[in-house]
Amino acid sequence: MTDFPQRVFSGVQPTGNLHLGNYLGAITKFVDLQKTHECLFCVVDLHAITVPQDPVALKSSIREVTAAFIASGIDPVKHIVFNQSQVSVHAELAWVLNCVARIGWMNRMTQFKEKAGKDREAASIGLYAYPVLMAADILAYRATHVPVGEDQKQHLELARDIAQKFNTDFAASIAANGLGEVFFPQPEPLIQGPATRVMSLRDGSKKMSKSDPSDNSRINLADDADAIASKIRKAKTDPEPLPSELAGLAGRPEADNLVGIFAALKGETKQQVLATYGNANFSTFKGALVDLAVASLGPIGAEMQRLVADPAHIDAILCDGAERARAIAQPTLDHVKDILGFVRQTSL
Ligand code: AQP
Repeated sequence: MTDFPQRVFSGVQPTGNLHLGNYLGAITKFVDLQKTHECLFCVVDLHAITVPQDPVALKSSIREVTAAFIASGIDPVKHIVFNQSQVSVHAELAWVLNCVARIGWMNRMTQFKEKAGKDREAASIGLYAYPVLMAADILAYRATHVPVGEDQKQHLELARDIAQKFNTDFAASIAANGLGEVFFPQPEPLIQGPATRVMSLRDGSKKMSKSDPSDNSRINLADDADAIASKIRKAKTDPEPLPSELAGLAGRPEADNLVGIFAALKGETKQQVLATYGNANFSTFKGALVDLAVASLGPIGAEMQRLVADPAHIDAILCDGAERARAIAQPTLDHVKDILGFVRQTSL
């Protein structure tokens, strides 16, 4: 069996209003993983255009997500930070994988159904094919680990199915080209911790999301202390005090969500939070959460603002990252072309 070097890949869409869910579900994990793994963190702008985007807003959002990565503690020198559209391998490999993925598999993707809404016929083909592009993002680097929030679990499973089908369909050609027994690894999703699915502050049954029309439903990384405090104080709760045991959070989605957010920001388990705040009323708990959220997120928001004020610096980081990403992805695509039987220009 082929042994793949451990490599982390993950992406965030530059679709505006980067929020606490993106931060706790993904970015904080990126920061931890860079201590132990070789990592690539991508601003997935090709994914962003699967729904309508304003070009001016898109450009500033690409820089804002890059700034958020760096302000949160990602090192773009030791690791690779880049935007997807600068590395054309993603789009080229996605086409190949479109021809591997099956329509039956795609029809099961729940995120497409949610995002396309009732008028599916009017959705872009890009939105439908989004999970295949995501598979290409990961497999272009033959990444072994993918830190994501819970909502991306199904897409990761699809990426694994695509990798496996490619390996099986082309097993003979992979071997004939001297590329081992399997060409693509099975990427492992990394979905752990108390905040893998942060919910809306206004409705504990809905995911915190950039596209929620209510700004009070989410804490944006760019929010200042007053906005953070006001949103937490207005967050929906129930009339009961907090339970002292985890079981007491069952059927109380808003309480569960706030406890999960507190736990993730503090680096504790939900049980530890309840050991401190069990039987406290929400006004006491929300006060503590405001202090914690402002102390954790305030410096990140301020650093993001400082970084986005210098777009040339951010663009230089992205350009350097793209060059280093290309150096890994291009040989993968070249091998894929050989495996498929394409004739390609080889160096003389
Ligand atoms: N609410 C969430 N809780 C935990 N993790 C989350 N993520 C997103 N929302 C939550 C994780 O953040 C990473 C980047 O997400 P994305 O921006 O690429 O796409 P998304 O999941 O579509 O984010 P949104 O906010 O829900 O955007 P819209 O509203 O445009 O659909 C991913 O790892 C994701 O799991």
